[in-house]
Amino acid sequence: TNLTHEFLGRTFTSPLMNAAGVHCESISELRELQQSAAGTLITKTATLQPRQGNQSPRYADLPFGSLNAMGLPNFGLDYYLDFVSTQPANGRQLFLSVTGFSTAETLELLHKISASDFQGITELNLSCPNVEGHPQLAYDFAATKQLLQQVFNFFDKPLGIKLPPYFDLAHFDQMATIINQFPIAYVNCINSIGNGLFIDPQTDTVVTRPKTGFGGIGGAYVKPTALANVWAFHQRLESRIAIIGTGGVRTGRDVYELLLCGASMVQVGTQLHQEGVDVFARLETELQEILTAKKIDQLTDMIGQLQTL
Ligand code: RRO
Repeated sequence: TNLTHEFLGRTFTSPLMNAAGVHCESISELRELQQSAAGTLITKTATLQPRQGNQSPRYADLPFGSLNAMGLPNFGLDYYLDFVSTQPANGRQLFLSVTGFSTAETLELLHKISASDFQGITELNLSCPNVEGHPQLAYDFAATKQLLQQVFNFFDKPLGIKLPPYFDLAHFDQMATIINQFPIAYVNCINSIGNGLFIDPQTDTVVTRPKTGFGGIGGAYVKPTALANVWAFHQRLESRIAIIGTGGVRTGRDVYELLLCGASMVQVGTQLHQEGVDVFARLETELQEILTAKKIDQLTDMIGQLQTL
């Protein structure tokens, strides 16, 4: 089976890519992604100014995933905007992730992207869990709607939003109602499950320094939540709005399941961190084996085709 696939009117050789934040902070990491079997890449969420992020240790591998309290370390918008804009076709196939600490900062970031030559896809991160004093915006429905109103007053390049996980069907209803009111290109479900805690059984201590040990949970722990969020939004969003599925991918089977729930691209975070960029070739082989066994010719034939009882 050929994994070549359309997303937002662009053709990708694979639906797989990195999750923002993993293996995408420096140019050398981004180059490694470009040379891998990934279909495309997304850059580390950028703020207007470069940031060092939180104190170390700020990442831990756990028995079933990861915990991070990175705190948005990044080289600033100009660094990533320069990288994507100097790729072929002004980065038309690439994703640029951004977030502001205020409405004004978010609008300034997006104005800069608007004015640039960048022809790719912008992802607005509304769900960073790790900066003290800055709540995950997309848990505040009114604030999210207000921000999107201001964004779409001027921004007309393709824009997706990165959402935190929701856990209540009423919240899916409320957020989908807001999203359907805007020319949003896609939603990306999910960011890490915010503010989990892990205790080291050897030392009886937390495993990361910032925020007394709280951090975003990724990896196998979050897969059922990721599947549920993709499936919930697939049922509620207008069909013009695509979905990227992110959370707990370790095998081709995990990719297949996110596609079944309605994702048309799939991102890999914790497993990419643990395995390196070779993960993409492995996942593609595993996915192809599943599709061949099931006699599925193209991805579009199975996306969102999860059966209910
Ligand atoms: O940098 C981080 O701490 C971070 C971000 Br911006 C995010 O969106 N999700 C996450 O798990 N960590």
